[in-house]
Amino acid sequence: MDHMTHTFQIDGAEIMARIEALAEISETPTGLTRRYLTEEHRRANNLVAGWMRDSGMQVREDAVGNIIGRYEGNPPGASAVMVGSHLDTVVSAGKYDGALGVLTAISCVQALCDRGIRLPFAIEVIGFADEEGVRFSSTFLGSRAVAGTFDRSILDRRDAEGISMAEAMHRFGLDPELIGEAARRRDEVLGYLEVHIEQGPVLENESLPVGTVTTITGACRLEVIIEGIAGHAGTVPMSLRCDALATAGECVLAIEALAKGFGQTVATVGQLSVEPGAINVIPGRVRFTVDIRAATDEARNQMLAAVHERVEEIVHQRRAASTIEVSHDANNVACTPSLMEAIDRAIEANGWRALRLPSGAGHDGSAMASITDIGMIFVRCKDGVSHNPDERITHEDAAVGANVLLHVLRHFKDHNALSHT
Ligand code: HGY
Ligand code: MN
Ligand code: MN
Repeated sequence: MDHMTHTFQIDGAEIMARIEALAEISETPTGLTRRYLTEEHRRANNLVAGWMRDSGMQVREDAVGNIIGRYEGNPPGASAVMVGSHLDTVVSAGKYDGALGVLTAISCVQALCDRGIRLPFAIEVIGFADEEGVRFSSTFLGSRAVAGTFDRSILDRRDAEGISMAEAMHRFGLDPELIGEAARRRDEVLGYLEVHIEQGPVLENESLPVGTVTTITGACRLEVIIEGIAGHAGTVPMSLRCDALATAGECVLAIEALAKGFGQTVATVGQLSVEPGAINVIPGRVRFTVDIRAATDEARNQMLAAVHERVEEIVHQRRAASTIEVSHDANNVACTPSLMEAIDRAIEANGWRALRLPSGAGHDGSAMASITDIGMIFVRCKDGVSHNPDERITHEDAAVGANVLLHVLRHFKDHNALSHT
């Protein structure tokens, strides 16, 4: 019987229950923080692997720590549509960023498996190991390894405890020398789909539960070191100081002003640390990060140049010194038109107006785009809040996201690639 004759819906309850269970796995006793290659990453992979197996998937962990469940198609061994998102989180995160995409994909496979439905291609559900880049200040580590674009120099990056990524991989049970084995060939993958919370207010303002993503923003991340002169807080006159924190503070406000002046550009100083950090010592050294995004790659590069120039000007005026390192740089990436069309049709088939919108957040799809077509389905989130414990979605909207994904999968037509199967 043609699998299309089945009509059924996913109700979202199981997705929401699993969101809660996954959110229990945190490095902190309160709130949610789950970084790459931690014990909590291991526990999350194990929990998700169990749900994948219960949904009829063969499960494996790849060479960089992604967890992957494969639901065979008919015929077995066919190329796969990859569906998923990331399992790592930011610090003090919301429960839905990343997790929603992985758990929605598992529920779609479960719905097919429960009915004995096999599609003319395989489905591979993937929980990427590190999208946020919190631990080693570089993002998309899992998806870049899958795309074969992993930058091995990141293996030397150290976390806040001074542990290198390579060492952390060994402790996790992975061999950095084998990272290349995570890479997939273009002909193995028919496309990549991701369900993700919008992390913005547009769908809520439009009273829509879901939307079709048009582009995924790029980002440039900087690590700035300001070197001043540590000194006695009581004996050094203000006119003779070279205060690294006051210098950094002027830079932070200047970066904010530059972004406001550029328009359609955002800049964020998310991390700042002060040394030696004593109440009665003039700060001698400050490290801070900058995250720069813009509507176009050109605007982002212009903002980057302006930040460099302004920071160096302030540092020079204050007789300090500085270094600026680019820790991450990715261009804006467009989603594949045929997949956007398929998502639009799926949204309409579920009774909603198809709205297209860009993503101001980065996503693994921008790494996967180097080996395959990409499509993203956004799900409304309350007040557009994200990267915050107050991140919320409704059970009903989770269900709409799942049924839209299911429709895209069941109607997936990859004209040129399906011929590989
Ligand atoms: O930073 C981002 O845009 C994403 O949440 N990693
Ligand atoms: Mn995020
Ligand atoms: Mn995310």
